[in-house]
Amino acid sequence: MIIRVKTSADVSSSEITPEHVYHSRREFMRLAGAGALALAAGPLASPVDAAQDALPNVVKSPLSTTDKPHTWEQITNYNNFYEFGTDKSDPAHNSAQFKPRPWTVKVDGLVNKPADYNIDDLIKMNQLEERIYRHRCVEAWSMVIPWVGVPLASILKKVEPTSKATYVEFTSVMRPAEMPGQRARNLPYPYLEGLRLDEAMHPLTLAVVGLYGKVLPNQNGAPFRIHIPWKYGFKSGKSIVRIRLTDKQPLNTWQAENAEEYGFYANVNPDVDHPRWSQKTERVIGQLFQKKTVMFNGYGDQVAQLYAGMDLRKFY
Ligand SMILES: Nc1nc2c(c(=O)[nH]1)N[C@H]1C(S)=C(S)[C@@H](COP(=O)(O)O)O[C@H]1N2
Ligand SMILES: [Mo]
Repeated sequence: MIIRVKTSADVSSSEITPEHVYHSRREFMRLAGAGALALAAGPLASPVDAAQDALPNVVKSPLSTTDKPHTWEQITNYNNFYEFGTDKSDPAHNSAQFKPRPWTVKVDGLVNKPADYNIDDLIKMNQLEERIYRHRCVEAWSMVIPWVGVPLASILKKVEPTSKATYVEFTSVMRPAEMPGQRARNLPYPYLEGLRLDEAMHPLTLAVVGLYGKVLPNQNGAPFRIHIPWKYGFKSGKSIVRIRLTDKQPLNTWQAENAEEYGFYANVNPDVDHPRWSQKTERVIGQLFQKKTVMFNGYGDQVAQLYAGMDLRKFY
C-alpha cells in the first residue's frame, strides 16, 4: 500500500461532502420521511430499480454493532479502491463513469452446481439484511458502516462446494476503460482476495449489495463486494465478478505486492504491528481521539475459535 503522510488538511478535505451528494441524500431522507418513497415505487415497479436506488425488503440484523454509524458522506468520500486511484478521495471523484449494471457474478471451481448470477436476481432471491459493522483498515483508520447484504454462506451453499474445496478466491472486475488506476497499473490487476472456506462460510461474512438501504455506490464496490468485519479492509474485495472455490490458498493482491507487510489472514490484531506502524490504536474517521484497537475488531467471541491453536504472529 502506498503510504502518504497525511496532513490534517488532507484528511478534512476528503471528508467534505460534494454539494450534489449532500442534496441527493437530503432529498432521499425527505422522501423517506414522508413515506413517499414506497408509494413512488408502486406495486408494479421492479424490486431493484438502480435509478431509484432503494433496495427492497431489508430487515435489520441482530449481528449489528450498537456503535453509531458514520454518515453517508463520510462512507462515500473516504475510500480505498485503487482501480479509481490511490488517494482516499479518488474513488468518489473517478468512479461516476463506471457501469455496475448489468452485472454477472460467476461462482465456480470445486462446486457441484456452478452458477452465473445476475446481480439483481441475486438480490431478489435472498432476504437482504442491514448489518452495521465496524470496518478497520490496515492503515489504522476505522468507520462504522450500515451495509446491506446477504450472508456469503447462503450464496456458497447454493452451489454446493465439494469435499475438496478448502478456500475461496474473489476476483474483482477488470475494466481499464472505466478504471484509471488499472490504466496506470498502480497495482497488478485484477484485484484478488481469498478466504479459507470456513471463514467465507462464517455467518458474519457478508456479501454486500447496498449501503444505508440503497444500492451500493460505485466507490464502495458496486454492485457486489464482500465485507469480513474481523479482518483488515483489504480482505474485502470490491466489484467482484468471480467467486472460485479451490483447494489451494489463493495469493491475494496485497500479499503478492509485499508479503512482509500483508498476509493472507489479515485478522485485526493490536499485538501484531505492521512493519511500518503500530496497530494498537486506530483513527476513527471524524473523531479527534485515537481509539484502542480490539483483537478481531471486537468480533472475537464469534470468530476466535476459527484460529484455535494457530500462531497469529506467523499467520498474520
Ligand atoms: N477491488 C478492490 N477492492 C478493494 C480495494 C481495492 O483497492 N480494490 N481496497 C481494499 C481496502 S485496502 C479497503 S480498506 C476497503 C475499503 O472499503 P471502503 O472504501 O468501502 O471503505 O476495500 C478493499 N477492497
Ligand atoms: Mo485498507
